[in-house]
Amino acid sequence: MKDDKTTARTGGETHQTAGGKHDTMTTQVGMPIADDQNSLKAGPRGPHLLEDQIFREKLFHFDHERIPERVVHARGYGAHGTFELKESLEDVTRARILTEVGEKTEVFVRFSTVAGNKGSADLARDVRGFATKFYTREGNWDLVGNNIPVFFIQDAIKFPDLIHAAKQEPDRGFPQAQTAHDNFWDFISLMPESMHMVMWIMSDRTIPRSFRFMEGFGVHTFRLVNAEGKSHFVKFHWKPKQGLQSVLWDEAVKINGADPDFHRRDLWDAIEKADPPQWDLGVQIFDDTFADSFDFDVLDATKLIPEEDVPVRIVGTMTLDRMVDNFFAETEQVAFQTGNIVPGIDHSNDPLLQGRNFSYLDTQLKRLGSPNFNHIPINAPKCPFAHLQQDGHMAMHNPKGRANYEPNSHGLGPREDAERGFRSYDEEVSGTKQRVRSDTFADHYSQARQFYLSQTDVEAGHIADALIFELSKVERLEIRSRMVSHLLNIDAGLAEMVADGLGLEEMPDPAEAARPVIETRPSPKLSILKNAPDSFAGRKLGLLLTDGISRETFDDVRKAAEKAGAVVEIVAEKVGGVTTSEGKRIAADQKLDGAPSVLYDAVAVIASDEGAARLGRMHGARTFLADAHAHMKFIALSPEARDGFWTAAVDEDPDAGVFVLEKDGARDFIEACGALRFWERGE
Ligand code: HDE
Repeated sequence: MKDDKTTARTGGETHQTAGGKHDTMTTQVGMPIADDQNSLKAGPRGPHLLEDQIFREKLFHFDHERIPERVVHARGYGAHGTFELKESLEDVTRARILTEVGEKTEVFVRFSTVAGNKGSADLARDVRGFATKFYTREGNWDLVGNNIPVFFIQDAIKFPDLIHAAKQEPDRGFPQAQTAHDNFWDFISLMPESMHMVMWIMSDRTIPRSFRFMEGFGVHTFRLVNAEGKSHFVKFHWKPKQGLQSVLWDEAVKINGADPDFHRRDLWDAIEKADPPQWDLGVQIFDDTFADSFDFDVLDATKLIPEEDVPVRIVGTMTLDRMVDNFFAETEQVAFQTGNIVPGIDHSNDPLLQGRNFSYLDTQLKRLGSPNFNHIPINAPKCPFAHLQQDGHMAMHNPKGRANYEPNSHGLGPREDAERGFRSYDEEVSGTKQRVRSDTFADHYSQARQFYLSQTDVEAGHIADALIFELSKVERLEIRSRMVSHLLNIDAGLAEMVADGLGLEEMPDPAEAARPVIETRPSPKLSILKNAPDSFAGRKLGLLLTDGISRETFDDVRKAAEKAGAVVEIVAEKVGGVTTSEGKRIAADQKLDGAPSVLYDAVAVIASDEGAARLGRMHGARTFLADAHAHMKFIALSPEARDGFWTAAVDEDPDAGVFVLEKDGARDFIEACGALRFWERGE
């Protein structure tokens, strides 16, 4: 709740200034300002005077508004919420957040893309970051994950190379926010360890419909440690209660033009409209016996543990229900660190995780400019804290009293607590000091193959299309061919499709594999479509209306959609809306040209005879319908739109995914929309 005294109402919105308390504008140090329109000059047309401290302070501060964007994950969007534990993991951990059933812990989540700059578009084909800060009663725990359970590389020392290769090329400064260029595929094709991740990034996982419809993964194997000091391994999962959903590549490209903030807007709208997204937290827990018997090394972040081998146990639920008050203060300044763990959770020796533990602390100093970045409210713990660190830039809390060292005989200051305090797992470690990659990390193709074979035909086709698209943007032929040589180790059929799609003149030999490929059974959990929801809840229906329609037809569709939990957006030629045959006005939310059908999960066109003929003459209306059809969407049409508009836009007959709004048409249409897409159309 905001304090009334510190807020002022402007244009109906609650507004709070940086200082808060006054209506009178002041300088940073509180001096009231008489004129905020004109700088101080020698005469009305004369030069500026250097003594104008009001002007200088304002411009000085403005000039320093930006902080360096994140070197990766620069574009992101955050929201607040809570996590509630439903099942105790007391047998395997002493972490309070995983043992106190029913306790609610505040969280802040930042979703992001990886490669693009801060201003890039949301629908880039890219891995999504899924970073969660749990403000637990035993300190902050940051689970800094992605929406893909594996990673490109095995050792953190290759991370700068990976990111240099993925980002814009250094001489020309483009392309940004895309991997469809020579440097990325050159590097990747020289790194067989990235092949499993390549299958994931070329799948629809990298073009999610929104943050609300993606899974999250901690990626690395972590440890849970119980009160007796016994350790189990754990992998963390986030499962969206809304179900999984992605867009098609052609939609992604068009959404980026129509609404580059598509994912931001989606999260904002869902939370502001009180439809808070939820994710279940799941854990895969296993011990050394399983780890030793597993075909791959559990410390290798390019591998996952199939859910069919170790089921995911759901232990709690996270709800995101509050947007930030200020984007910069919260989403931009939030500083995640894999090093932030709590008693009962510990790191494993995954060489990627070990490297991250160094990098995140280091990067925060660069971005936020002071070792006191944890004094910023979004980063500060919400539990009591006490230490003797002091001073530094922007220090907000300094120790009080005489003793700022420990031990001291003043009897002042905090002391360690052997019982409550964090203890690393007593792992025995020995070894020769060397730069070496473990032999157990050497299989690079088996899980890539397993992922590919676990997809539906539609999804497998998308992977081939994505590879063809990306490699077609690569100029050097040997890179295309080198990639195909890896695909031959994953699936011969895929390699052939890609080679054919690229028009490769000669099929290369398969890349040399350090280990023979192991045939593992497909894992249906790796597919989006095999795990798709059967509900239209939380989705968006685009309703294209014309003048002269019947109010009843419109009401039927709108009510059926809203009953199913969907959001309806009205699109019309003019944003002012349309007039029904009964002479009633229906206001539109969007003007047709600004709202192509790619912004919607399903569309309906309700037109009068005259309106249908008019739509048929409008390019925007024809592409609205033609695209919805090409993108396998469910479509509903008023009889007039079917008779007078359909053929102007689509050169195929309406199929079983197209509904006519007669009798129970609206109900049947919305029920069908639960399947999200009419894939049969593409067969
Ligand atoms: Fe990150 N990563 N990363 N990363 N990462 C950063 O930290 C890094 C890796 C991830 O919303 C940076 O605060 C290294 C894997 C997310 O603020 C930086 C390595 C995974 C975010 C950094 C990795 C991630 C980051 C840049 C190789 C998934 C955004 C800004 C060992 C498990 C967090 C920052 C946010 C951000 C380093 C690999 C996820 C430079 C060295 C694997 C979600 O510290």
